[in-house]
Parts: sequence; structure tokens; C-alpha cells
Amino acid sequence: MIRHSVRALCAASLVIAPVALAAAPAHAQTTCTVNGVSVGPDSTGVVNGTTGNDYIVCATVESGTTVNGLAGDDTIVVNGPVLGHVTGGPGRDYVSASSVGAGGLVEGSPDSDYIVVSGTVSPGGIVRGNTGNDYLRVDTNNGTTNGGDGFDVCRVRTGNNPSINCEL
Ligand SMILES: [Ca+2]
Ligand SMILES: [Ca+2]
Repeated sequence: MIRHSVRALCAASLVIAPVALAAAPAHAQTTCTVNGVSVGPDSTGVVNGTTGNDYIVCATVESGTTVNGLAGDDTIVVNGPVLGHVTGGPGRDYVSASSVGAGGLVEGSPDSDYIVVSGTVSPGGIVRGNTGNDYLRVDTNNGTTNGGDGFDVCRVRTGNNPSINCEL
């Protein structure tokens, strides 16, 4: 005898109304929109995209915070400096930042990415394509601009440091 215990778990959908957390303590300065919706860092300091293609815009990315596009072909635009970590995640991503400060890291994914820093990569700042055939454009490279594995095209206008692992 087969006991058929289908439990229609009417999961009391715990929809927690977005109570305005006006006074978010740490990492308060990193604010982004993910596909048009304003998102602040979670308790671990991370702003995540979705596993699909995302359009993420941030004012700045502060130290100790991460913006992660996750999978999909993402566009991530940081209008100010990156002092934390920005990663496109898997997929062919477009990532841009106005500058990368000391301790800041802007990186692509295992796929081919397009990364632009319109200003300066400071000493201690890193722009990294990782695997895949990447295109890296940096205005002033005083930090590290690294194509990583793959056939990478790097365009650095000026700066103290040469780009590395760039094939063209
Ligand atoms: Ca994504
Ligand atoms: Ca690469």
C-alpha cells in the first residue's frame, strides 16, 4: 500500500515588505541599481546581479564591498571610483569604472570581457581580464593592468606601469 501523502505546503510566503533601512551601517556608500532597481550591499557587503544578463549601475564601489554580475552577459557601470571589488562573473561582460583606487579590483570572468577604466588605475589598484580573450582599455595605468590568459588586447594611454599578459 502506497501512502500518498501529498502535502500541499502552502508556504506562507514570507514576503517581507521592504522596510526602508534608512540607516544602513557599514558599506552604506555603495549604492547600485540592478536592472533599474536600487540595491545596496547585503550583510556581507555584496551587490549581486542575477544569473541572467544584467544592467548594473553604481555610483561608487567602496572598500570592503563587491559587485558581482554573476552569470550572463552583464553590463556593469561604475560612475565613480572602485575601491572594492567588481567582477563580471561568468559570461561576456562589459565593465567600466571611472577609476580604480588602491586596493580596488576590477575583473572579468572566464569568458571574453570588455573592461574600461576611463581614468587612473592607482598604485595597488588592479584591472584583470582573467581567462578569455579580453579587451582592456585604461587611460592611466599606475597600478596593474593584466590581460590574464587568452589573447588579450590592452590599450593603455599612459602611466608608469606597462600592461602585462597582453598579446596586442
Ligand atoms: Ca548576471
Ligand atoms: Ca584574458
